[in-house]
Amino acid sequence: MCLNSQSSLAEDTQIKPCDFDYLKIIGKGSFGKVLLARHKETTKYYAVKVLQKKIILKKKEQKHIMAERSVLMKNIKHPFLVGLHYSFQTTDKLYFVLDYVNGGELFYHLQRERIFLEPRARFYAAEIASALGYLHSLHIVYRDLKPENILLDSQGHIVLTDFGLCKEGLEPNGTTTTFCGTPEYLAPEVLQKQAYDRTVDWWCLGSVLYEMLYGLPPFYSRNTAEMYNNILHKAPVLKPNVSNAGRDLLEGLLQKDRTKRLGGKDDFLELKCHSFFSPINWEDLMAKKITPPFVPSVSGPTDLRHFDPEFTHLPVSSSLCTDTLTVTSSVKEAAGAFPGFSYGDEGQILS
Ligand code: ISQ
Repeated sequence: MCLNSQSSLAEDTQIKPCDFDYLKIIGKGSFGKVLLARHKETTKYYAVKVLQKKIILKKKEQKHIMAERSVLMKNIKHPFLVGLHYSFQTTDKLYFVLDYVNGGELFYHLQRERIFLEPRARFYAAEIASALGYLHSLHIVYRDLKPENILLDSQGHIVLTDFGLCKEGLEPNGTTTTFCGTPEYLAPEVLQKQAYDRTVDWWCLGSVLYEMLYGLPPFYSRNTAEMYNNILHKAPVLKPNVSNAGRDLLEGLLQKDRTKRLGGKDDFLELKCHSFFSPINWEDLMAKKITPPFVPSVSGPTDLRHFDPEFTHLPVSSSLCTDTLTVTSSVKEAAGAFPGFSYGDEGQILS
């Protein structure tokens, strides 16, 4: 029994913060943190993302967060997308209970090895592409494909996280103009605040693949202004140490004119048919029947060696379960701002 759970919106039988032991911080962003948590009753491990309502409201990101929840709830199930088990809220926080994966960020491994050989880069690019194609089929644009959102599970398969910036409700040829994304991988149309559509995801995939094969993002410069200029006006440098098929794919994905970009017409189908992916059996890929080219060494679920010690060494806040809440006016304002947020496994709605 948890006395100070703040879970005014959850009954005892419903999932609540105190149902979990919070073991370690495994990630931190501007809105809150991601923790490794163990469900007390089942002893199952989860990644619990905790966001502060106050901060979300201050940054006027409420729509994004609600989009994240509804994106995660759209019964999205795909082998290479992180799964949502529950979401619930207290007066001041939002909780997402997600699959926990501990193979580390893809780019943590890339930094250690500088570049990946083509078969390995192909495997990751194919798993990422199939996840993006699946989201597009649901009219969801991922938009924010960036290194820290691409994880490996303990077997070495891709898991994409963070749907916070997904734009929902785009029809196949719909466009949107919200500015979002990470500088290195920004598509020209996003950088210029022009309309964009699902083809931004193929640009980002091109950027990820480029970095895996060449060791640096395309258009990279230490000077951000110069990098922006490169993104908008320079052709990507495609040195011949990458195969013709690989360079042709990169050229197609990093096409500045989104109407000419690979994937612009038939989306994922166009990538699937590209010669770079001819060694890939897509049915086997989806069934996780392709043996991953690299298996992260982990001893078990609590092995945190692939997480940044900058996070894992931080003390876990006791307020996640036990703090009494000081109700300030900003907390009051935040309390009612996320109606219908709570959600439970097996599709049952809890609030
Ligand atoms: C799942 N496992 C580890 C880290 C994570 C970070 C963000 C979202 C989900 C995660």
